[in-house]
Amino acid sequence: HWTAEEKQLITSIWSKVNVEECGAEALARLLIVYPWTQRFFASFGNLSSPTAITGNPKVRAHGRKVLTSFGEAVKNLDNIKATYSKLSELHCDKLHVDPENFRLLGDILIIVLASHFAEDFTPACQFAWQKLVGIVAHALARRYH
Ligand code: ZNH
Repeated sequence: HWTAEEKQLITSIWSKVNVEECGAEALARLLIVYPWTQRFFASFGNLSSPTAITGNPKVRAHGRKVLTSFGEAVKNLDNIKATYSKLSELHCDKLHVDPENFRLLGDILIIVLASHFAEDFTPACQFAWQKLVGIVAHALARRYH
């Protein structure tokens, strides 16, 4: 559950997020920093180096898709489980994504937000976002539980 202040900290940062830019950066960082995550994206073509990954249009497009979908959590803070029930089935039953990866992407997203919004991303703001990415990871993994 959320305090009014936490909700405000989340939505004020989110209103400034460029989903295309931050989504692409977050997914690229995931693939570079945790290279074993590349195995889910074998159909995306050249992922052979950090430059290939950041310049890969499929990585950019998928990063945008994922962060756009993350926005559904921001819009439905009190109903995140239900919001991701279908996506949880997709990731667990069809894509077989290890739920640890949802946590890794959440931590990467925190780093991306901190680097883009330096002075606005206060400790209290990080606390609220950290809570949010944890809830999202849990909701996406629900099908495994
Ligand atoms: Zn995911 C897909 C979301 C994480 C992997 N995804 C997807 C989609 C979405 C998402 C929306 C699309 C669907 C359809 O089409 O229907 N994700 C998401 C989110 C998150 C995620 C929100 C968090 C936050 N994922 C993730 C991770 C991984 C993944 C971490 C790994 C590593 N996904 C994936 C894949 C896919 C997806 C593989 C499929 C792709 C293609 O296209 O093929």
